[in-house]
Amino acid sequence: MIELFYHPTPNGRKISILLEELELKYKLTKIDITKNEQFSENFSKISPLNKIPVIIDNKEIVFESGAILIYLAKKNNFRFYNQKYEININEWLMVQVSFVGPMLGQLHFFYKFNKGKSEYAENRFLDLAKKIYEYLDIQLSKNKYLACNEYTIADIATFPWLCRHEWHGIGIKKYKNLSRWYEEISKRPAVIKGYDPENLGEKIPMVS
Ligand SMILES: N[C@@H](CCC(=O)N[C@@H](CS)C(=O)NCC(=O)O)C(=O)O
Repeated sequence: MIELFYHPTPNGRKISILLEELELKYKLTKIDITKNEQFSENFSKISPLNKIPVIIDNKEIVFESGAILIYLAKKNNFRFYNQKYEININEWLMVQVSFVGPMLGQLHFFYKFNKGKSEYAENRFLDLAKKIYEYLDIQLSKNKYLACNEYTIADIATFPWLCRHEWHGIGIKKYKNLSRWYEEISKRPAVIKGYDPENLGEKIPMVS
């Protein structure tokens, strides 16, 4: 059985959502990053950068969320990773791991959790977040989903970051294509389950 080392953050949720979509059985092992458990000796052995998520599948250890999504999709007959659209899926997956996640992550640190510490950083990451909303909205005016007209691991990677839209205060509703995509994905039963795999009662924030 697959073991997922997890904390309820966007990066953790990408993997629990894909595992639910693939209807795979998995064991959830919580690594509480608010208690620095990611730096424990045991976890360091499987996570060289001391970050969640990580999976162990039999003896195979995979870290980095993008690599985990590709590994799981490939192992399951390329579900959500249709090879016809491989280049587009890889592009939008890389956009998420290199840009959407890191920039929104910094916005959370400066704008949500440390307001007033650096006006420059707050403005910089808020401007970048608005750009991200715009870029995604434009892309979603061309296709139903980010990479193509099929729901793929690029959507699964990006969606949990947009679930923090209330923290950004930008107003996702204004972005018609982005909010259409968000609402549709948030209704998927596997996404609802994978958003809260610990059954803590956490709900996906609605469009506002
Ligand atoms: N590039 C990594 C980022 C993973 C990441 O930043 N994980 C965060 C939680 S969302 C973490 O473990 N942070 C703990 C730390 O940095 O000490 C991925 O996509 O998997």
